[in-house]
Order: sequence, then structure tokens, then C-alpha cells
Amino acid sequence: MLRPASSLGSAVHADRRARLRAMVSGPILMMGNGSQPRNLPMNQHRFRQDSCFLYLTGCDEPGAALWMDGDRELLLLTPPADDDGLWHGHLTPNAERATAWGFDQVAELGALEGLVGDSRPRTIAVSDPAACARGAALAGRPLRFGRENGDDELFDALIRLRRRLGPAELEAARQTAAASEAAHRLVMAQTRPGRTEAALVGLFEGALRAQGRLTAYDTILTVRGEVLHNHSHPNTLQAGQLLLLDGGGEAPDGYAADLTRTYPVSGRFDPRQRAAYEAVLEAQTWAIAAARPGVRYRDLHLGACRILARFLVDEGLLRGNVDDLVAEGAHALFFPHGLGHLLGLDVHDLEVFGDRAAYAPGRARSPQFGTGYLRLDLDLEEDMLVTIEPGFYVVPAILQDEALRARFRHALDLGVAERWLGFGGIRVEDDVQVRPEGGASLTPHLPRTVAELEAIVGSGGPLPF
Ligand SMILES: [Mn+2]
Repeated sequence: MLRPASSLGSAVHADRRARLRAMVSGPILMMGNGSQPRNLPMNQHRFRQDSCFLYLTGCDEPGAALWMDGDRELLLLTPPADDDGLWHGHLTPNAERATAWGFDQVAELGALEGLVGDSRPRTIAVSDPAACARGAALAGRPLRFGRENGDDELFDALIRLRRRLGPAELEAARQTAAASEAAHRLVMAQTRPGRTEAALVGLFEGALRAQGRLTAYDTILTVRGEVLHNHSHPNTLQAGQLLLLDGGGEAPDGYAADLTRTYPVSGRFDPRQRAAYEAVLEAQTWAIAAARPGVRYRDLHLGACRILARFLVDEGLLRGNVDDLVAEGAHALFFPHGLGHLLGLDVHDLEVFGDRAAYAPGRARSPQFGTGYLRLDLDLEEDMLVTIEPGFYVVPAILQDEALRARFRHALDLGVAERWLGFGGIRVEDDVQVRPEGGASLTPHLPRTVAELEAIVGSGGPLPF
């Protein structure tokens, strides 16, 4: 079966390659990922192409490589096996497949060593260990995915190209966000006491599949939202709980959505839930509106922290001056993560390059608990796509931590905090295009306010499971 060409079209990828080659001299080798066995050789993990390779070629076949030397751009592909027609339904020759990806010149992947010779090309690491090792041998340098990423100039150029999204990319992201919105709405409508997390995660991921999407990351759907990356779904929903759903689809050409909503299982926020929810929503609304070119992302984070700290003081959870509490990091006892991250082909876009892509030169991670988890500290540029995702969590592991208790003894009212244990967590997350007039959510109509959520939760009909 011939895979569908990327919806972006091969001219977009050809233009990206031309821009990259104008930025970086010398031969360039880009390895694609191979297939990875899961529990036996023929039963494989779902294939995901390397994002930089996908960015430059649109080719989502396993076992491919891109060779660029002088004026030459060559796509290397794995030829079909003799029995591929039987098992996989295709025997399409390499040349025909390469044409579909917009390449005039094609070779078999086995020819790679002969092509590269001792030219010592620039290359970067990929997640597939075998392809990564092959790239390392060809480039004559060590490569470890996410650690030793290879040629600095090459990946700095890729960072500069990928960090701002073009119109076609924004449209791809918008379509995936729309499909993810539909899946979120379905779960909202089916949320009620007695429903299981398993049924709801099945509905969510099924709704993405039904729209031609897979998940961009493991879905977080839980009544224990205070566990930040909770990927288990063992619980039955009970009245009085909050359900947190952090999930998004991935388009066939790779662009991700990353959306979170939190709402009451019963369909009605109780007064305490409502107060906390309104504070998180106010922080998010403020930060989205403030996401303009030239604004430092860390300042959005700290502004959101101040709004949340005001709520924490009003509730008696913290004592003191709001600015001082945020400066010393006390807000992180209840909002321990960063405000968000870049979004694009990767759900944490470009995070494989570490903070090099997401922190401006001269900026480094804060040593402070909480702010140290901030994934992004750039001055925003028009058409960057970022998430804005403040939260409020009552985390036993934080409130029972002796070192944190000691450090914030003057600020934290433990007696009040203990009455909040069992509350769970709230997060509200949108995907936001940076615009001069203020950030624009890709899903402005996904229910977000208390009234909108209370209207939709539980409104769906019966399910057969
Ligand atoms: Mn996110």
C-alpha cells in the first residue's frame, strides 16, 4: 500500500530542504527511524518517523534516509520484500514511492555507505538505536538520541526552521486540534458517576481514530489529576470527584494537539472546586491574552503564578505577600510545573534538543522547585505555537515532603492544606498561536468556563459498556 503523501505537499518539504541547505554547508545525512519490535519480531511498536526527517521529507516509511550533497537530494528507501505483496498488499517499486514524496533521485538504503564514503557528513541522532548507530558510524561521531544530538550547526538550523510554524503547518495543527476537540466533547458528554476511566479513555482515543488520528502522547484521563503524568485508568467515577483529561491527536503528517480540561463528575462544581477552577481559568485567560511577540515566556509563567498565589492566599493555604510568595517559589507547592511548552511535530516540540530549542542563549533552568520545571523561556515570536496550561494540585507527595515543609514553614498553613487533601488536581490547557493582538487558542469553542462545562458534562446518551 502506498502511504498517502503528507497533506502539506512535497513542494513544502522541498522548500524546507532548500532553506536548510542555505543555512548549513557541506553534505547532510538525515536518518529516518526503523521499525521497532514490541514483544516478538513481527509484532512491532506503532511506527513513528523521526520528526526532523518527517519535516524535511514528509516520508513516513520506516527504513529511509535522506542524503544531500552539492545540488543532489537523494531519498534512500528500503525495497519491498518478495512477500510484501502477500502480507502487506504492496510491491510498489522504490522509484515510484520516491516520486510520491517529491524526489527525482532514489536509491536503496543499502547503498548509503557507498554514497557517503568518507565525506564525514553532518547528521543528528534519531530515536531508533540501529539507525542512530548507523548515522554515527557514517558521520564518524558519537550520537545518543536526546543526549549527544550530533552536529550543532545542523540542529540549530533545524530549530530555527521548525520553531515558528508556517501557514500550512498551522492549518495542520488546527485540524488536529479540531479533531481533538470533538473527542474531548464526547468524553465530557459521557462523564457521569458510575462511568469508568477505561470506558472514557476508549471513547476518547476511539474518537481520534475515527477521525484518522492517533494519539500524540499517552492519554491522561483520571480522577486523580494531582498525579501529573498519570497514565493508568483503573477507577470508576464518583460524584464529588473532578475528572482531568489531558489528551490530543496527532495528524498523519505529525502535527500534535495537546489539550486539557477538568470538570466535575456530577456535572456541578462544588464551591471549593469552583473557586479553584476559576483561579486556574483566570491565570490561563490572562496568559493566553498576553502571548504576544516579544513577550518573555517566563514572564507569562510568573504572571500566572501570581494569579494562582492570590487564590492560595485568599483560601488561607499560603500566608504572605503574593509577589514575595512567587519570588521564593511558594506557589509551586500547589502549581509545581511550568506554564507550557512549544508545540508542533512533537507534543513537546524540539525537546529532543534539550533546552537549546526552548531557552534563549544565556538563559538556564531556575534551580528553584517548580520554576525549574519550566520547559520554555524564549521571547515569543509571531506564529510560534505554545501551550498555556496552568494548574492547581493538592499533591500528598509535596505536602508531606519534610524539606519543602521546612523551607515554606512561614508561608504554608499545613492545617488548611490538610483539609484539602483528596481534592485532586485541576489543569486547563489550550494550544495557542502567538499573535500581535494576543494569543489565539486553536480551539476557542472547546467548553472551558464553569457554565460551559456544567452544560455539557453528562449530557450524552447511554453507552453499551
Ligand atoms: Mn502540554
